[in-house]
Amino acid sequence: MSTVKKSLALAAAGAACVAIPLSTASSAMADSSGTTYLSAHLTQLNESGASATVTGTLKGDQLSIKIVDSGLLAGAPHAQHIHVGGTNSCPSPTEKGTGVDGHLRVADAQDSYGAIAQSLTTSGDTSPASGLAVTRFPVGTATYSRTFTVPAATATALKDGKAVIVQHGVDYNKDGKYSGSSKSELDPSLPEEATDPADCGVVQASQMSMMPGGGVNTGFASTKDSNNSTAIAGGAAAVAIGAAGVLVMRRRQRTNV
Ligand SMILES: [Cu+2]
Repeated sequence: MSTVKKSLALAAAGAACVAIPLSTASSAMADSSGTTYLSAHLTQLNESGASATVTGTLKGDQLSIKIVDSGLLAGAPHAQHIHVGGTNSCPSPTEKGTGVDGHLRVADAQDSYGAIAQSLTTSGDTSPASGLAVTRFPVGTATYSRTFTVPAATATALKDGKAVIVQHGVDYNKDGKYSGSSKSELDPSLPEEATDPADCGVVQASQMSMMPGGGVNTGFASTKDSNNSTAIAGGAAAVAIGAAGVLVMRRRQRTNV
């Protein structure tokens, strides 16, 4: 009985203690939501002419990812994956492989970027099993956006900067489709062109929301900007714009997670 009272008293005291240090200045810099901000710039392999910009967030096991690409073969599906393993890096853009005319195949690049950890499909399964699910990958040059659950190992790799994103499919002979007598080492029913890597980039991770170079221009519309960027980016944006409106808007932002 008195034990209960005592523990209640202790609990109350504890609650009072944690309530005191609410407004330390340093806490404004940390991301209390535990969000990891992701970005990558994918550059060409196999002289594909393809590139892509990747942005995203990781909250717990929820990955939200957006890929805006260019230069990929129109009208054809492009497999895209998060790869983990190897040296967690992209092959040199000039590296030669075992494919036709010395092109770099997936197998040639495994030492650099490892195996498929997640398939960045448009719907359904995102596991390695969907690595060549050609009906569920974006077609041509596209903007891809999806939120899905990732296994703990993938989340850790993303946070540690050890994840690499690769898009596949290169039209070497410029005939507007995947063709040629050389077959994919991954699926002999597909031409090599369908699976060779087209571009690649290592995912950078940060605990801070990155205000992109053009962030000032999008400042008004971008209410989704993390509140945690306010302390850092807010000052810079205000200086750049010289408008009080930005500050007013940012002050109105709630500290929701
Ligand atoms: Cu891949």
